[in-house]
Amino acid sequence: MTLIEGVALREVLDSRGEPTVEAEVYTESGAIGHGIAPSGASTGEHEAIERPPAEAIAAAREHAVPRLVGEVWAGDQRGVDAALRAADGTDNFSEIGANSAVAISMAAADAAAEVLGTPLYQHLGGSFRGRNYPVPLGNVIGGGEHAADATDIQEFLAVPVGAPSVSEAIFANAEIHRAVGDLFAERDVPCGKGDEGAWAPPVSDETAFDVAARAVERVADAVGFEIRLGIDVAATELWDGEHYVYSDETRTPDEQVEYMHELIDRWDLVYVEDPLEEDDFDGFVALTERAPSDTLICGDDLFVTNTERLVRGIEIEAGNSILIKPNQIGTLSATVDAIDLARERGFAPVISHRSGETEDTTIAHLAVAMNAPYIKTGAVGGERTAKLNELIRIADNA
Ligand code: 2PG
Ligand code: MG
Repeated sequence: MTLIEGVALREVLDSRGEPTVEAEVYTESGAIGHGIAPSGASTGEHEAIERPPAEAIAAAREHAVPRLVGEVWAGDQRGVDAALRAADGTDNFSEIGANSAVAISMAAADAAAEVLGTPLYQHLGGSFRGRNYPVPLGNVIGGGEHAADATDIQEFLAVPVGAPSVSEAIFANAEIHRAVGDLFAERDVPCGKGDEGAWAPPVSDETAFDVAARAVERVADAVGFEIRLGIDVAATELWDGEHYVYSDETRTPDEQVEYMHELIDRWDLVYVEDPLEEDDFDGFVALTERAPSDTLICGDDLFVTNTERLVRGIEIEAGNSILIKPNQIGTLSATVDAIDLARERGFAPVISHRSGETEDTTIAHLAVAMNAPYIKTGAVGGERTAKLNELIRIADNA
């Protein structure tokens, strides 16, 4: 393996037109790796800290780059990530910024894969992983923090659980997205799109469920495999400290659990993310106890890809699934630790994009490398199809 010879950091655009951090890692052997930090809108309180990109870049140049250049082997991912941690010196990357950290961490992995002459998924997963492909959760209708004047629930997701291949699953989600657009057009509902490319109509959650279910049924009939529905409630964004505040109603925590239960039942939901606010471990326990065993109750803001929070959740059975976002924790090593812990303890890891994304495809490789059962990375839109098309390419070349 070869030493890291240089690290370049710069601001580039994300899908919202905001600046974000891109890292390039150069090795002595002449390889170049890239990584670009994504950015959330419905961010959790307990996530690693994203600093303004210019500040994160300046801090990483001062503290992290000298610990990497000429010091760490490009393929020693644990070494790279330990150097980032040591350079930062805090427990939440508030010094160099989780955005600089994750961009460098991903760029180092990419450079190492180039040195080895292997695809990134194979470098990350080794020869014995990467034989299964994740089921893509396709965001087809959305609101919350991702679109103004749209649904209260942040994401309505198509879940093609019965698809024979990842590419058929990806195309089915795109078809459902199109069918949803057609159904709203038939009803004369004006529809813009939210941050992740999902339709963002000014309708109630009830109407959104109805339209999503019809679109799923239409496409499932056409393709001939099972497709179900999921949601990301992003309930922290509805929580005012005492109640969940919807456009038409206010719910206590107990009523919220009851409401989630009704939705699972009524729409046969296979996936429910963040049904309760980010610190309500007990609410997650109450919902998980009563939910059907094949429904994933997934913690995003609850766990923030953090093994300490995940251990707490696993011990009391708060959910049965964890959303995995590398930028919530700042390094690929810590991300893999969360995935491995989830796996060992029977929690399903769901690899995820952020609402602010770029052409970076690392998460597609990570999902394949880790044999993750699910990936959430949108249904349409260039920064989403970057990952989806990469999955199709990986499967086709394998
Ligand atoms: C989520 C994500 C991605 P954001 O809540 O799961 O869909 O949104 O990146 O805005 O946190
Ligand atoms: Mg979420």
